[in-house]
Amino acid sequence: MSISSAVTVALAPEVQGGPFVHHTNLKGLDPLFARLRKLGFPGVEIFPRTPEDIDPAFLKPLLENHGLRLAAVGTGAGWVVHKLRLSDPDATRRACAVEFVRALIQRAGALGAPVIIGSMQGKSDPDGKEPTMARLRESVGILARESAAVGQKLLVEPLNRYESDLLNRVGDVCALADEVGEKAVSVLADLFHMNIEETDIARALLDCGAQLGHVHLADSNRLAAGFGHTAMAPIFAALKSIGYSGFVSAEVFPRPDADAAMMATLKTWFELA
Ligand code: LER
Ligand code: MN
Repeated sequence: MSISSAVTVALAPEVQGGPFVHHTNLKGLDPLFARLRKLGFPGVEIFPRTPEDIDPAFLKPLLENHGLRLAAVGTGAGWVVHKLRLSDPDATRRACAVEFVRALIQRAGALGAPVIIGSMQGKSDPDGKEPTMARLRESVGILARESAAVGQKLLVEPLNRYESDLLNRVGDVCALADEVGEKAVSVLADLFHMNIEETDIARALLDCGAQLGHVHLADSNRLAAGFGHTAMAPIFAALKSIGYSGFVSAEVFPRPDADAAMMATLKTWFELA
């Protein structure tokens, strides 16, 4: 099994200007998927605005018609649009956050894809980091069991210090997985965040090993691979050495434009994967 390539597409107008290669609406997916397939991408990662955006009855035939796989589904709109956090001290709000992700797990699961917990993790609340982490562990446990029930991993993403103080490094998610005790909990390694937080990106991936479930491919400046100063060769060597066979999905700003970001992503994948 080899490493697959994907690009991100956001369906939430609120994240226009964010690090997604494409921004469109449900109607725009058909022509976009046709273009991705023509260029040679095997997969696509979707960032929906609501769980209803991931409608298997609509997306399954669309993905199949274009020969694309759904690489993963982001849940960040839960925070950005709806202000929901899995570590919220308010039990009712926290239950809404869990329900938002649970609905996405069901819908993504029907399409053979895992969901991502990134900004939905939240950050330390006024009662301190440990109580916040305890609430996050409980929510992650519930969602890991939901993911396992649909045969999927739960991708948990360390974020850089400017976005959260809870899970910053790959090792933090490995520790969380051990504490939660659910095998479905996997690491999403975003190379942009890792460039800020890790001592050695390749070493962190080697240490992560089989716990790695997904990769966000981005250069040091969050442009497509090749537009910054991250050394990609040792990173891909590490991925191959741990037998990684998932997606490297470009979660980057579409600069200078989406086409250039896609071409650079494909070039890196062809040359190094
Ligand atoms: C989401 O995948 C991510 O990387 C975060 O930076 C979003 O806030
Ligand atoms: Mn990411």
